[in-house]
Amino acid sequence: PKEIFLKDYTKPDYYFETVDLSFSLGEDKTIVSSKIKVSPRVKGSSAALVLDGHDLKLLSVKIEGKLLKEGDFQLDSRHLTLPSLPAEEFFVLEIDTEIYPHKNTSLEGLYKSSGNFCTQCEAEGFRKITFYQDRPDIMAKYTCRVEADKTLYPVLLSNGNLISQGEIEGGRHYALWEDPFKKPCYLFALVAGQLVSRDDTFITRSGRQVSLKIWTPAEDVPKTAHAMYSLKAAMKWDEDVFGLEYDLDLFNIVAVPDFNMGAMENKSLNIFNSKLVLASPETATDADYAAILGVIGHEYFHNWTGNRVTCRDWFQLSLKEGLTVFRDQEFSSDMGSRTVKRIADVSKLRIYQFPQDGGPMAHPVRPHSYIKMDNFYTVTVYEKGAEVVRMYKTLLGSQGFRKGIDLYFKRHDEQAVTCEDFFAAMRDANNADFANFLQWYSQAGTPVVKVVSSYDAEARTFSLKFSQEIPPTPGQPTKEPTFIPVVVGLLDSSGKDITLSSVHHDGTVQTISSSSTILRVTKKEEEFVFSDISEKPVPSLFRGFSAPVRVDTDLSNDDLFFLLAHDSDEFNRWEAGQVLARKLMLNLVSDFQQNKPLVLNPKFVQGLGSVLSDSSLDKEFIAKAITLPGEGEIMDMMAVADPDAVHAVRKFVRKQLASELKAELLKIVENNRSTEAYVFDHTNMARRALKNTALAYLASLEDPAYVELALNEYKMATNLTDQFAALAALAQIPGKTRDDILADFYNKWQHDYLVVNKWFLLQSTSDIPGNVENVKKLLDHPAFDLRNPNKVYSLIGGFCGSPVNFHAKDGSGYKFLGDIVVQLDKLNPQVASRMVSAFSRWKRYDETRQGLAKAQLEMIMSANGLSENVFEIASKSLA
Ligand code: BAL
Ligand code: ZN
Repeated sequence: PKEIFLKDYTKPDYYFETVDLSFSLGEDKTIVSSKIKVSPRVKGSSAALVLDGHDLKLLSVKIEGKLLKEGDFQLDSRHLTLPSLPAEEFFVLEIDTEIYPHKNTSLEGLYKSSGNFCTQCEAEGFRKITFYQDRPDIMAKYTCRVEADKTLYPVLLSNGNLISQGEIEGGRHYALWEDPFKKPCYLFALVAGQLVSRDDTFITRSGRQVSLKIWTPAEDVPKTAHAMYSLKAAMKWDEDVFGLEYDLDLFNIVAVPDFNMGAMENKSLNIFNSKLVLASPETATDADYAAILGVIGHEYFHNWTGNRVTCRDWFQLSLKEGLTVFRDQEFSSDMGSRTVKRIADVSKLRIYQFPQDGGPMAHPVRPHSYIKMDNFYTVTVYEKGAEVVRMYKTLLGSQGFRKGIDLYFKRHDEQAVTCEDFFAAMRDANNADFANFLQWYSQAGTPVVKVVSSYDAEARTFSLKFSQEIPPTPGQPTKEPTFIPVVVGLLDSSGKDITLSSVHHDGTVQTISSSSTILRVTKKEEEFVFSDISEKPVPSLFRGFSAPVRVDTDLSNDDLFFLLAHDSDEFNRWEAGQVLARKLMLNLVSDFQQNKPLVLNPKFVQGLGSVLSDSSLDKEFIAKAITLPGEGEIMDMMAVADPDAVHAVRKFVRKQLASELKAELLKIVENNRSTEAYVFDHTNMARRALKNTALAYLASLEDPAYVELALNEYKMATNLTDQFAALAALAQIPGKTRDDILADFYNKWQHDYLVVNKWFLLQSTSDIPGNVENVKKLLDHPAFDLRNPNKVYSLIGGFCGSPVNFHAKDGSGYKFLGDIVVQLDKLNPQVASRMVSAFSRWKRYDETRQGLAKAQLEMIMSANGLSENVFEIASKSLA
């Protein structure tokens, strides 16, 4: 396989001005005709035109109406090369190809899902539809004619506006679509099938009426109300916050059951994985409702950040994804609780991105190279990328950030640009000094920031000394310091913020006069000194998680308990509790490994107990604050990860907390029930989150009274959030009750594949001993299908995310995954490579586990016909 490098980027020799596509959809084959107006970048260019194409049957090629003969072009398994072209300003290229969507299990290009045709072209799927320069800097205006059997495919959709439609002989019909905006081919989309729409309208702030349609099979239409609400909320929010208005008169969303990703932002025809569209109180949880809101927002926001301004090349993916994730995070924050959303986003970063940044697949927010671009739709590009965008906002403030965004669109509308272009717009709009900020785009690895504080009572100064270190990552043994914005406040002994007056740094004095400030840490080591501080303060550092770094402070446990109780920055209250929990759990892991008795620090119980009973706090915040760091987070901090010890310790701490706080937890369950109809709003979600977190704690005691309580909650639940939470609590306790209730749930919901996926997930992630055997059995369950990505993510992905069983010391978990990856790779390389990633951190474990995991990776590498996707992850993991 060939590695592609950012440094090798060159402009295309030919641009495409217009593209007219025509699809004749059929059961056995589909004929795709394209007519492209081509213009050489340099007039009279003698360069060959190289078109990408994969799994296509070429029928004919014409230039300026003249049919090319064999010998006039070269064709290999990946390219069609046209060596001699007219020396004109423009010429017309026509290509006919034949494709087989019904055989396409890779779910990229044109394929069938539940009998309907749909497409997925990002990143490089368009080359599976027709020969094309499949790269994002080729932006053209498209028309698309779709023709199909009218009974089987009554709805025919593509990008842009519907120009005409009509009947054709033989029971067929057609629709002609025209997209007035230039776009790269990855935003092309087509859908044909038996679909019904929920319709609504949105009046833009300039008074244009936009028709909104969400398409699903007829029986699912009642489940699209929340998606429609989310879409309208997103459209309004983008106008209010960024001044960005929708630019066409029609916006379509289609939900399909078979989809590799969550959703796709194709211009005016978003295609969604149905799990991110369909919701009803009985079939979707609060988490699903929140995810739908966020992802509908995300895809809609791409209309500007991604579609109107797109990426020059795929290395720039974070230009649109980091920015759009940041935008959807802000949207969800404004629609719910900002602190809770921030906690959720930071947890996700810590649980998924930090390990990636420290492993064999570590790559910068803008990668330097790839073998298969699909492998770089990562938490680093998305979530760390969003943190990078957030740092601009932290540094510039909301208004400054908005000025930067405005300039970005003014400069680059309808262009394909780079991360530097975004940086330059932010800088130039604000005359800002961003020092070495660009390092965030080019260096992989999570910076570790050490902070040492000291108070001088006589001089009334408080000093913070920072040092930063970015660990080596593959291909980057040494790193330069980067620009780290540190938002800081200082608490006095009553827990109030001290009003800061000035800070000295590098021989300069900055006057402040506020309760928190931003320190610009740009060097390997530097010191900041606050003056006029009348007592020894407790510093609250990196408020709101102001930079995506690991922080190592000299704060004592007492300081952390103090911050947990008093910090005015709610995020940092949560953070203090997490730092305490991580420290405490790591110490207990060490005790466990030395066979010492485990004892839980009573101050920790007290600290969490006071959060639990603080009625001034948001309930969802309390739920987050009493949730312990995940097993992965603790393993991530160990020299040699020990899944058994971490699992035992987390379980012990949970049980101890539950036992010590059971009266309070029970009160919470009892006081937070509701028999009212389900409402999706922050107050109700927070109430349910707290109740269900408390219930899970109680159930962990495995006391028959609490098992009964959970059973009751299960039976009385009026929505899936409560019902599923009770089921999840019970599913952790092996025995007859567990078996009965899982069977009951399946019987109730077997007709709903999205709920059944949750049932799979619940069982695959279970930590009951020897769970691999249950999961293997479920592979043969009639509801399971290896060709459906959601099912794979639930059953296989879920299993790999459960450390104690995946990392079983007998290697059974690894063998299970190894066998599946080989099988899956033949069907769907993208999904297979996501699964194989579970092996990537094998070197973090003990020698026995290393040997077992390595053997599976080697077995995978030796498999016949391995895809580039899996090859890249497996080979980099072994390197
Ligand atoms: N562009 C791929 C799906 C998404 O991030 O929106
Ligand atoms: Zn996106």
